[in-house]
Amino acid sequence: MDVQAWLSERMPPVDAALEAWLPPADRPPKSLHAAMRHLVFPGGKRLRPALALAAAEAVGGPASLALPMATAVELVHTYSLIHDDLPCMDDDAERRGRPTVHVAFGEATAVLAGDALQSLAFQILLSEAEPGPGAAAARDLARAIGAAGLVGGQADDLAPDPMAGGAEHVLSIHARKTAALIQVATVGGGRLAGAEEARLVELARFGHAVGVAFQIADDCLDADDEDGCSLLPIEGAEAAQARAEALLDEALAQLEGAGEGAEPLRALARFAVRRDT
Ligand code: GRG
Repeated sequence: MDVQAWLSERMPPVDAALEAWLPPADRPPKSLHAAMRHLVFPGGKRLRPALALAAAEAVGGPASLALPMATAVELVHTYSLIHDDLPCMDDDAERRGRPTVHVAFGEATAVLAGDALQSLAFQILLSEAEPGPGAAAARDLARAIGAAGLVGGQADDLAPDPMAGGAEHVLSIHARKTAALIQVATVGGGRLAGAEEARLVELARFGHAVGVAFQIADDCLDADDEDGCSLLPIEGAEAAQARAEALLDEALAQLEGAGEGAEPLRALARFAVRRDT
């Protein structure tokens, strides 16, 4: 499967939707709007939107039905990165080779830009998706990014010595900080494409396993970072990599009955964990 060809065909509407929904940078309040756009364009890998589109195809729908989920999840991802970079959190001056949002626009604007991106994500889901699945996807997204998900995971990550709780605690942080958003992208993509409950359960297990494995892969890439909350100091790089591969197998097993339409989703899972195509 040529995942790059699939991405070049499917992803341009995501960028077009992001462009259309984000307020223009020359509309007041200009610095807020420019700050909201700063990390969206140019973006990163757009992994979460790609997973949402691929999940829609995996359950037999057109990828276009998952576009509101794809757009919403990328805005939430961007908000989480902006806040993560703030001096009170990870205190990073650069992301993707460019100044972080608080460096470029100031701390207050960065906080507000993150807040505004989050609420725009819900506005998009509730405006564009069909009323039934759209509301359910918005509910799932709200849960995934709140105290039980992204925010709670970050709180535990920032607590003193998160690795003292051992591998189980680190895996729980990975599950909430990283996998919850990946899981909600795949479940939401499937939901908007009309998947039945049993397929949504499989997509949820798939998203969880890929999300945790993705974070372990990220820890392996950042093995020199002494500040991070990572499995590597606890169980070593080799065991962590083996765990990521086992999670990938677990994820792919969820798609066993899904047929050819799930091929892009399988390819994205392999890419997320192995970072090759
Ligand atoms: C909860 C508001 C709030 C704050 C931020 C969890 C969190 C808290 C922020 C996420 C930051 C982070 C480092 C999460 C780990 C997940 C991860 C590996 C993110 C990087 O994702 P990529 O590689 O990024 O998909 P690109 O640059 O490709 O978009």
